[in-house]
Order: sequence, then C-alpha cells, then structure tokens
Amino acid sequence: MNNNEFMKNLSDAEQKYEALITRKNKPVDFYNGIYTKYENPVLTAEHTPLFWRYDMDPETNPFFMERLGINAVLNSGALYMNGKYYLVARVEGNDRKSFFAVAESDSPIDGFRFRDYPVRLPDTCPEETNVYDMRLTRHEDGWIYGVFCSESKDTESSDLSAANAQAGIVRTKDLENWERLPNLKSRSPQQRNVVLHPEFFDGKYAFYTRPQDDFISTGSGGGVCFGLCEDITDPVICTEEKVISPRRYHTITEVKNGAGAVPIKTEKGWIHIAHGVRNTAAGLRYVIYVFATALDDPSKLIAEPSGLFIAPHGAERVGDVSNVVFTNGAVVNERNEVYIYYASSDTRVHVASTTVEKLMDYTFSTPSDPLRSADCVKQRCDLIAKNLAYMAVQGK
Ligand code: BGC
Ligand code: BMA
Repeated sequence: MNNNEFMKNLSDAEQKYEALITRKNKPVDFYNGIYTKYENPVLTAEHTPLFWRYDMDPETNPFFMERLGINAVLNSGALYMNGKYYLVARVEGNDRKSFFAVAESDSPIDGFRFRDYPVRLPDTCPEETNVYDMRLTRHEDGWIYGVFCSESKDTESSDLSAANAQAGIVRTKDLENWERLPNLKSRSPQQRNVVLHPEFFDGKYAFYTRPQDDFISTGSGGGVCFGLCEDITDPVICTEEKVISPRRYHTITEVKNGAGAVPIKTEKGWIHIAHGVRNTAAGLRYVIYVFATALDDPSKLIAEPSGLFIAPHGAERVGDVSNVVFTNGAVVNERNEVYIYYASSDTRVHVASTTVEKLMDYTFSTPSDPLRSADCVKQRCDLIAKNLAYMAVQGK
C-alpha cells in the first residue's frame, strides 16, 4: 500500500470516528410509561480511540491495519459528578481480556468520549487473569470506590475453564489515580456482582454480595446478600451475609441474580436495579429487575415489582452472549432524571432514562409476582375488572 492510500484510510477512519462520537441520540418509538429507550448505543467497540487499536505510523503499519482490536464495550459503572456523566466501561480486547476505561460526556445520552488511556489498575494480584464489571460508589467517606470482579484460574480443578471470582476494590478521587485495596474477604468461595452501599450502616461499610459455591452456578447461594465490613482497607465481611433479594423458582431470578447499579436513595426507600438469570434451551437469559429496601435498613426488602424491568429487544438480543441485558451503573442528576446504563448481549452499552418519581411509582405501585400461573391470572383479572368498571363509568 502506498502512502497516499494509508493517509486516505486513516483519514476515512478518523472521519467515521468523529461522526460516531458526535452523533446525536434520540428516543425510539417504544413506550411502557416507565422509561425511554434510545436509538443508538452510547458506547461500542468503535467508540474506542483509533490510537488504541491502530499503529498510526505508515512505516511500521503500512496497511493501516488494526494491531490491537477491541471486541466489545459493555457493562459500565456510572457516575454523575460536577455536571458531567462518567462511564467506567468494561472494554474487551480481541484477546478476550477485559479492562476498564473512563468515557465522559456533558450529555447523559450521547457524546461519550474515552480518555486517552484506559484505567491502569494497580497490578497487585499476580494470579489475576481478567477484570470486569466495575460498580462506582461515591461513598460518604469522601472516596469514589470501584468494586469489580477479579477473576483467576482455579488451579485446583482439572477443568481448563474453571475460575475463581473475587471482588476487587479500588478507590479514587478523580477517576484518574486509583489506589488498590485488598480483595474483599467473605465466607463464600466465589463473589461476583459485589456493590458497595454509598452510606455507612451501623458505622460500618455495607456491601451487597452474591455468594456462590461455584464459578458459574450459585449452588447454595440464595441471592443478593448484604454484609458489613469494619475496615475498608482490610475488607472482610464480618457479619452473616443476609439474603435480601432471594432467587426463586420459576421467576426471572431462578438460576442467579446479582446487584447491579449502586442503589438509588429515594424518599420511600433504596431502589436497586439488579439482574436476574434463568436458564433456557438457548442458554442463560439475563434481564434487569428492580427491588427496594428500607431507608433505615438497606438489608430489609420492602418492594419487588413483578418480573423484569428491562429485557433485550430487537438488535439488543444479538451479540457475543446473546439474549443478555446487564447493568452495573445508573445515575441521578439534579433534575431527578435517572439514566440507567445497560449493556446488551455483552457487546455494547445503551441508556434508558426515567425520573426518580417514575422509578418510585414503578417500584412501589407495580404488583409483586404471585409466583403461580393461577394467581397471576387472578392478578390480571383484577386489573381488567377494575379497568372495565372504570371505563364503563367513563362511558367508553
Ligand atoms: C466472563 C463474564 C461472565 C462470567 C460468567 C467470565 O469469564 O468474563 O462475562 O459473566 O465468566 O459466565
Ligand atoms: C456475568 C456477568 C457479566 C456478563 C454476564 C453475561 O455473570 O458478570 O459480565 O454480562 O455474565 O455473560
């Protein structure tokens, strides 16, 4: 390839990149009254800077070829701070290793641009092979914590894919310099989907955990749990991990569930946006659901609207791990707007928007799951009867 061709390919790629980053997002024609969905994902592999992927020097890269491709940008922690929206995304290289990178924008729905370098996480665990799914908690102690999954090979198993998942912890003030703390210690051999509660409880740090017996299967793990920790610099769960959102037979949480975004504090309780998993002939299906816990006791379940909150739709259904939506970040701005960042099929990040008021109405006025078809029919007939009576009075 001659130099002119190199320059042309580079300039085409640069133009496409700028057009992608500056592209405006708009709501799609989807209505459920609960949240708005948007046309474009907010982050994709193509949102990563060209200089992360290409060697820009024609001498060493005569064909303007991707040298270190990016496969996907997914599960992203989120923060709203000083008028800006920050996403700490899970970026996965073509080599299947994930890392974290900060993207920021003045708008919650578009314009996200990655910083020049990914997060250079302090490398303190020689056995750690992969890191992913960071939750960002702005804690009342003044730090921003990132709690993520630190995955290592299970050397005791003869199964090559057997792994060990632990909760890694970092903290920062600026999303630029990260201090790594020891991994969280709990009685469970496996921990993924751990979230730090933003406030002290009983003077202690509080974690949402998800104990599992095994890497993939929860075994005796009963669901999303709550446990306390005295010292964040020597993080040990010192209380029993109490189940707060149990997984249940024949529901969207049958196989697994896990905390998602850091809970949102509202007048009526802490609202948790979590994920539930069931097994199907086509593999695991991940959906997002909501539950609420008491303001004075974030381990006490006070509401759980029935069923799923966000499910994969249309193109969201297809990707590296199809039929998955997953969230680990949501923000609230000063206008009480809520932006939920969720990834589809382990491939790209979308946003759904609502308000605190609507989220509260959804959480506290949606009936809960009666758990049996017969009772679900009864629940629906009650709604139909109420509506028909109301419509008759209205003369419709
Ligand atoms: C993958 C995660 C996945 C987990 C359990 C990990 O190796 O990186 O995306 O959630 O396995 O399947
Ligand atoms: C995991 C999560 C996510 C992922 C999901 C679906 O258990 O921790 O990383 O989105 O599986 O593959």
